[in-house]
Amino acid sequence: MHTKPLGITVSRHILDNQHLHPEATGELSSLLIELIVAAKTIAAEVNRAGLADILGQAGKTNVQGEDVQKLDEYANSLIKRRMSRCGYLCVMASEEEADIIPVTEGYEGKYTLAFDPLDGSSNIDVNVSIGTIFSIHRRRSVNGQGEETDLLQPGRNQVAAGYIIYGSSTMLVFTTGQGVDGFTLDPTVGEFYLSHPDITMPERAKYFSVNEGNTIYWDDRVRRYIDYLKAENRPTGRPLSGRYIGSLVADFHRNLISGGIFLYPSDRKNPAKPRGKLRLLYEAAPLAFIAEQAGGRAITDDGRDILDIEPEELHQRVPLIIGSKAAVDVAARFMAGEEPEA
Ligand code: P6P
Repeated sequence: MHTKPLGITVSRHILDNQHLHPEATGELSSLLIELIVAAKTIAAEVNRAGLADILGQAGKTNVQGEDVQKLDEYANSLIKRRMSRCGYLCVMASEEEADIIPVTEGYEGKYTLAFDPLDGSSNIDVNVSIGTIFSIHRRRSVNGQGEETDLLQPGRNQVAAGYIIYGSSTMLVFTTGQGVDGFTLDPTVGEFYLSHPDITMPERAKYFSVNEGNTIYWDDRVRRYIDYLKAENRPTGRPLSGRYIGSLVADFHRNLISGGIFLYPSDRKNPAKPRGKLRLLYEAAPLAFIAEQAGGRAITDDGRDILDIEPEELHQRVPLIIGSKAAVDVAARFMAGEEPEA
């Protein structure tokens, strides 16, 4: 169990850790603190959603062809408005927006922000945990408004990545490349307090998370790996327990804390999504950065490290296998066509 040195706010933690980056100018710290204000505002709205007339479909569809729910729209608009004038970004990308999002003229900075404002939104109306995911890179272009190429960088270049999970409590989990820390929101004070310092993902997986409704659409190698996880072999802790919430942030967070593996592999279900459903820039890459920083691993279903993929387009989809290192290492062997027994 973690000791919980209560009372350390996330702002204090960010500023105290700034010394870990000798070249730090404080801009990344200020960017993170600004993003956290947006997160607190979204948390308040999400927790009120059951009461406010903000539930249900907003009647539009996003670039993914998915119904946009009002909370999605609210979270997207709020992050755009707050971050556009923060002075530390040159360009943004959102799951909810087809094109890159410019920042306010005169407020251009040296970082980029890619975000999924409210992932798992199909769960909003049934009160299942949902989350915001973010990824921050240093710009490649020199100055002024950023370009798409500033966003299309491999995940290994990220300077920070994190998520906020709106669940039984609201938690912020993020990394700046010096390990992973978790903060829990005290809604009575409106502050995130350090509650999970230096999170490490258990080496052994306790859970496996995958939508088995897609089994008939998977490649044989994936089917064989899932059967391996479900087979009895006590020395390797099998069978694992199945846990699938259908909300990436919630499934990932449980596996990060308790040990587990999440898979959303390529499937033949929808020819338009040959590489699976999840997006590289603002879902797979930020979570892969967190996973690796916490001692885990993240690969595609052809064995490539997620963090090494050179993005080609803003909303690029990627198959994702992410979680406890030992389980992902075995998954990589199955994806390479091996059939390890133990
Ligand atoms: P399926 C939610 O819509 C989401 O993008 C992720 O949060 C989640 O992991 C996945 O899709 C669930 O997809 O096809 O299993 O319903």
